[in-house]
Amino acid sequence: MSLKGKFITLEGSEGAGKSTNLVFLCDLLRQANIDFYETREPGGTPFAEALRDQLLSTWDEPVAGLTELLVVFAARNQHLNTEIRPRLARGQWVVSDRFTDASYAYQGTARGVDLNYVRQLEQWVQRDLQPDLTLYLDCDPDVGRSRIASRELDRMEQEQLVFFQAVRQGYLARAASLSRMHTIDASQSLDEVQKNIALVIQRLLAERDI
Ligand code: Z5A
Repeated sequence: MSLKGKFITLEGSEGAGKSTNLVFLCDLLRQANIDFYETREPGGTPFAEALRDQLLSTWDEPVAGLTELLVVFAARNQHLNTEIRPRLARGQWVVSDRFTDASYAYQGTARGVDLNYVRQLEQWVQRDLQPDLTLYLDCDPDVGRSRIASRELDRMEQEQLVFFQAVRQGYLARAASLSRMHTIDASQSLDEVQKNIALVIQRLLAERDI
């Protein structure tokens, strides 16, 4: 059996239910006696969390998509080297609330940054590291927004609906071309969503036992 841990990521637009289902996913891993580490992007280390704060704060100047892209990859480089790579190397599993698919969807498709720049940074910072499995929680942005309507919105969340429609198209395009990405209809009841997540995770756990 390989010593390398599995790397699982959760993706989706705001309000799709990532935080809620991250708790459910971690419970499944705990029940299966998997040693795992839970983290998030941007963030996951003190320095990367400080970059997250800058990214999500509101500013009296426009922040260019390329600037955002460089910030998320700076945070990612720190996160990968400090936490993700060492843990996977010693066999621990890592579960991250968002990773690079978000950079393709938000900075690439929605902000309009050339996807080749995203690809180049991905190769530079990640080298051959990719998630083993990504759960993409897909729902109409209207549905997601209505679920978080009572929250105070950060700079990204204050974007218009058209921005989140583009984010969704960006994710769907990636999900269509990547076998590691499992699209789950997040507009269903939480119970249905979690049944789907459990099926995908059971398959992953079964592969591990082969
Ligand atoms: N970002 C980026 O631009 N580039 C990058 O490379 C990366 C990130 C990595 C922070 O992400 C921002 O960073 C994000 C993209 C950018 N900005 N935006 N917008 P985040 O993940 O921390 O923030 P978020 O997307 O805004 O997450 P969120 O608002 O916390 O949404 P969520 O985690 O998907 O939702 P939730 O908190 O689990 O659920 C919301 C509510 O809905 C809650 O009351 C639940 O009980 C309810 N819920 C959940 N599922 C259901 C179902 N199925 N039915 C009914 N109700 C439900």
